[in-house]
Amino acid sequence: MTSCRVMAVVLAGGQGKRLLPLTMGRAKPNVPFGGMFRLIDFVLSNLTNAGYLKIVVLTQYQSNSLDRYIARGWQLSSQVGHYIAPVPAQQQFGPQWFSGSADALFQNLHLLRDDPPEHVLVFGADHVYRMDPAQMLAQHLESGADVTVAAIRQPRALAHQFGVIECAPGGRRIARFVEKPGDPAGLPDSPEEIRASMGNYVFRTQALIDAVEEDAMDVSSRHDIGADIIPMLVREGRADVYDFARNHVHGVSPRERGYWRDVGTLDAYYEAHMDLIGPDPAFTLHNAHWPIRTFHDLLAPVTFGRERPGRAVDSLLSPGVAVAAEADIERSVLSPQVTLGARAQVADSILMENVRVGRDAIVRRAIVDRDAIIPDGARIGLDPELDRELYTVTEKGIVVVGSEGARRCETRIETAGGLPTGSRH
Ligand code: ADQ
Repeated sequence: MTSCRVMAVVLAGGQGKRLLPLTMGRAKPNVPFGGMFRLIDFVLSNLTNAGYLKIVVLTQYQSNSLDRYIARGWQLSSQVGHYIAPVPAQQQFGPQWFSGSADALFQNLHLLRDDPPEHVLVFGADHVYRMDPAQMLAQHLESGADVTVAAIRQPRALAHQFGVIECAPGGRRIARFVEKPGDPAGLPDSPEEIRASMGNYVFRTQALIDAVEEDAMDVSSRHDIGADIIPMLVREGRADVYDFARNHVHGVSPRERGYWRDVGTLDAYYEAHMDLIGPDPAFTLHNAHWPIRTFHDLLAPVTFGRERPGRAVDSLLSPGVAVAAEADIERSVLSPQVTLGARAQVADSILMENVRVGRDAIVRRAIVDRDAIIPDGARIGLDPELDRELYTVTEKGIVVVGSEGARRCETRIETAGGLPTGSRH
């Protein structure tokens, strides 16, 4: 690792409106992922695995549970404790919260001044990936840029979700950066792709301070890093791109190399879960060389019964899951304490913590939020019209059942003549 003084700032205040209803009661970085994890675990694991232990996490929207998680989990961990500090928005300069990510930095500049680092890693908290940030910092130090922006190729059709980077051919200097353009040109060697910013930056500290201070004075600014700060540094000719495809993390399978997902929409969130499944998954949660850490209370093992035991295929089952007789799980991700009643069938689905699926219930192509109770005999993901009436259904037809949602289903079953017969789980 390089020996210069470095501090990391993790931006964790995003609201994640496009992930509703999953972000109804939690910040986007606090959304569960992969059964056992939360989105913020990925960036914090990447930073701490690389040895960056001085980290501040800027929180804002629904910050309480996120702050608590960081304090109880990441701060108390013997390996990384004491260094990671959540910093909730404090309305430092008047009665308003941060207006954008650049404003969040502006309101926290004192953190950089107290014990000034030479460089600041500013990373988003909403992505699923493995990355060694030290390799990006090494390029940044070598080039002497004011800011280095991590980038990855993405389909041109998704350009409206990203900051789009243009470079001079063969070079690293960013010639143009446009935040979320409508219809940008594709890459010269691949017209249906663009080079997207990953929302991870390394700044020379003084350049960052100067830029956010100048931005704070600009009344026409949105005070957003992607929309305002990076374009400002690009205009000054001091911004470079870092190609994530060159980042190498030990122990990553050939298929996983270059894996990065922005799980900003429900469909992207669902698909990233399906990437965890199968004999050669696109992304593996387990990697002893570069672990993704998370924190939980102690949990009991998974339990299957002895007689007519249930079955689980191509699935991830977290501790505390209980599977009753003849219940069937396929291509699904189950969080801790999920229980399946007798003969319940769950396929191609994500069930969050403490979800209870009643006996004979069927759940297909669904995301079920924590604590939801799916009543005996319920049908989810089988009748698109009914699903639309009761739940959120995504563009790609994934049914999203919020914590409260299953009650509506119960009313429907009762109205339709009661629950199927059979023994209770
Ligand atoms: P978006 O993700 O749309 O695009 P934004 O909503 O600002 O940008 O979120 C970026 C990060 O900052 C997230 O981790 C979010 O949680 C956090 N955040 C947002 N507002 C915040 C606030 N007020 N306080 C603290 N944290 C805040 C960004 C870039 C694009 C890039 C994509 C990649 O702007 O250029 O392509 O990320 O996903």
